[in-house]
Amino acid sequence: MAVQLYGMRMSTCARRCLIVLEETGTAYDFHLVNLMKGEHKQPEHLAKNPFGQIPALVDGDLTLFESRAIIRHIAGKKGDLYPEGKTRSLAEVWINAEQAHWNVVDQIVGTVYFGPMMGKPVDQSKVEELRTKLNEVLPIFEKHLAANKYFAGDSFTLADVCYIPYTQYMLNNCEGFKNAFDAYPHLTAWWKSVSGRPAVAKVFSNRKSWPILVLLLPLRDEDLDEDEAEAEEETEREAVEAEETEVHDPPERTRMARMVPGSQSPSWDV
Ligand SMILES: N[C@@H](CCC(=O)N[C@@H](CS)C(=O)NCC(=O)O)C(=O)O
Repeated sequence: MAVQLYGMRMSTCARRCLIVLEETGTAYDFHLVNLMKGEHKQPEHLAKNPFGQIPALVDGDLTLFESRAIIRHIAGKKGDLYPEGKTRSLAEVWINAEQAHWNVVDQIVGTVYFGPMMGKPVDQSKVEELRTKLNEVLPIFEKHLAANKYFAGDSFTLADVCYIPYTQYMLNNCEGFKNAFDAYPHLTAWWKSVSGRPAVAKVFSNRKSWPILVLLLPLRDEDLDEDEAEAEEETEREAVEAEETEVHDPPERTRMARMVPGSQSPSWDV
């Protein structure tokens, strides 16, 4: 029976789960929980995640939330992303290191990309503080990847998955950070390898699952879930409008933040 994933395809935490579902070939249905409409704070979703966040996963009579718990559950049942023994122990080390030390990347993405999208102006002093922090941790990750092809050794595991969504947004969407890996050849090689995986590329493209066909056919806009495509277009449009009206009509800029009840300072993961 297919598992049920609740979230938004553009959400970093949902993307962790989507990557693992695609990598393991697990059958799943995707259900949009539209943050822009505050659907994550409605009773129907709170019954799945009492903290009112996405994603959530329903597998038979089991309901899970927290993206890293969800991916351990999926990969524990199928595939080889979470092998038992030493590799799993090492994967755990680097999953924890991601939460403890890569969260500077999460903060950069929140501050430079998602914040403005939600109507929050960029705080330049915070950006510089984050840049300093990033420069402190990147050499540590670089050194590790100089000795290991992937975070847990020779094979791609859940540890790599955990780093991917925020890294993708930082390198693609954050002005001033798009070249963050340039001075680090091993981080660059790791990124080239993981971002080139078909499952990862498919999740980045926000498309729904089309087993095998997706590798053969060009991706089309129709492949997006209709309601999700609409929600994301709306988000993009609002973000562009907010940018355009920044100077002329400042109150307009805060409209998106108001669209998410209880989320004047929306959290985009920890
Ligand atoms: N630690 C949680 C974080 C979940 C999270 O922050 N989700 C974000 C989207 S990526 C969210 O639901 N934000 C809305 C809110 O916090 O109100 C996980 O890994 O699943």
